[in-house]
Amino acid sequence: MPGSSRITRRGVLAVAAAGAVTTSIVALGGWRLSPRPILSPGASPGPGNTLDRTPLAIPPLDTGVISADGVRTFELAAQTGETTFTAGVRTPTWGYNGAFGGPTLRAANGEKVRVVVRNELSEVTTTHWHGMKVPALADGGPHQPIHPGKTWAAEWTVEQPAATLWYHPHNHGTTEAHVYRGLAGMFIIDDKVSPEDSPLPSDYGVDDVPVVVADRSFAADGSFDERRRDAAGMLGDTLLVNGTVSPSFAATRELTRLRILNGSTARSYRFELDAGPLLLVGTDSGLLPEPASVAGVTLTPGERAEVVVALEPGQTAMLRSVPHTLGLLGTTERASGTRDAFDVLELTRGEAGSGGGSDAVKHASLSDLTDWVDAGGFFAAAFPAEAEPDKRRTVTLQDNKINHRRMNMARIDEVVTVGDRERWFVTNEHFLPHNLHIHNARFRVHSIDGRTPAAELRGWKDTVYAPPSRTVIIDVEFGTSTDPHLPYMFHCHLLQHEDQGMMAQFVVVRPGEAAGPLDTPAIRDGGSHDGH
Ligand SMILES: [Cu+2]
Repeated sequence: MPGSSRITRRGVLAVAAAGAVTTSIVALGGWRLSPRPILSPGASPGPGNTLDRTPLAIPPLDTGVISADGVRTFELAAQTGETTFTAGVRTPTWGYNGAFGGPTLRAANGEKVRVVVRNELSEVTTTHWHGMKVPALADGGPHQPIHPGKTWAAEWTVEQPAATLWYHPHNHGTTEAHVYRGLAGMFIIDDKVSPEDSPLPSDYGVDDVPVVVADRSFAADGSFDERRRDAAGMLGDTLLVNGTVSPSFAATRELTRLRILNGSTARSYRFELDAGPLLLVGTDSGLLPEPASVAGVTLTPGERAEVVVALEPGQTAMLRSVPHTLGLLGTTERASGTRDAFDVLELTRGEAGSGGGSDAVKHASLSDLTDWVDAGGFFAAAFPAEAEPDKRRTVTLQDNKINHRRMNMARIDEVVTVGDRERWFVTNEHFLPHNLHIHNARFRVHSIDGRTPAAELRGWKDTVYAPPSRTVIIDVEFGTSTDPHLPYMFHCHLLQHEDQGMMAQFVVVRPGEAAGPLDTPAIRDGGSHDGH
């Protein structure tokens, strides 16, 4: 069967008419690739043919401007627009500085940055810097609402090594909808040292490529369908990569670095390359001490992976998502999309001399990378030796609850003392899939049910999957800011669960400092979502 970016299940009745997309889904169980990629007009999916593919859209790179006070300053506008994902179908969408998605922001460790966000939508939103260590005031969570027509400025000093972070709305109760409509972008952190010091590809859009994957369903009128819900949230039947359906990327160098973000609200993916193993060089919160060759990488919503793919001149490879398991009951696995197999991104490299096989500038090859690591080069400092934690904390996950409580914006759930290294024991007591994301922090997975985690979970993380009936132990390192009156969030990043209350709050205080009370505009405005 030819590849397809269309994700669907058996029993699909689909009619493609000019200018309209009509689908109706009958859930009969069992998933497969659709033989007819409805959203790829002109495709010739017969034997021996391959899909027409579209060049991968690359979100514009935005390095901001250095303001008079020396701060790297970015401007974002959350706005509405219309996007043509496939010819003849116009979809109302939301985006930052555009109709869908957002620019890739880029700054370096040690820099002062400021982001001014203007809300041009008709409802309250927020902008959260996922994975960033920031003062609570700049976190962009539910306590920093941006009302329609207003602007909000977040300012902080980057205090973390190179990593692929991202930004998205975080307004309590509407996060899923805002992200689903298209509000999401990458935020790349570089090390202070020049990236040229390492052989990792770093030429944005050329050999350093953002891969924001998100699944969507379309209603008959071409709009995103926000009504199809299941236990894990909204599961789409069409894959968008940087907003592109059936994308292909034309590599011009031997090595291409893919920064993969699971930007879906519910779906999990297991990424594999048909050409062989993936060279994993980074996880959520930074680069690995050395690359790891892995068969594949599983990402639940919000997680990232950086991989390097090597292509010979004339070679084509396919990044796919393959069936996998989240350790769930069968029907629940389907609700997370784990039974699906589909193409994610085609990678092609032209023949030598065709413009795709050579480059005027010498760039690193796979052997350069290997030699460099063998010679003691590393991407990130080796991880600190495991020490006894300063504090142990238990986090249990239930049905839309954390530690048996639903989100309450006026309640402080946990108090963290700045500088403490904490060990969290995270147990999913529920039968549904959940993961845990902690703001203003990064962590390492110590063990899962007493076992050493897989290679893809051994790097720095900020979001980790929590399988039912298992305990994930993580060692957490928080940012250096303190504020006893303004909280950070920790929550499930399956956004439907988060919106329904699977979120809790912690403040970071100085040693001996009293926490609270919380007093924020969002609480005074009655934004409190009281738990039961
Ligand atoms: Cu969840």
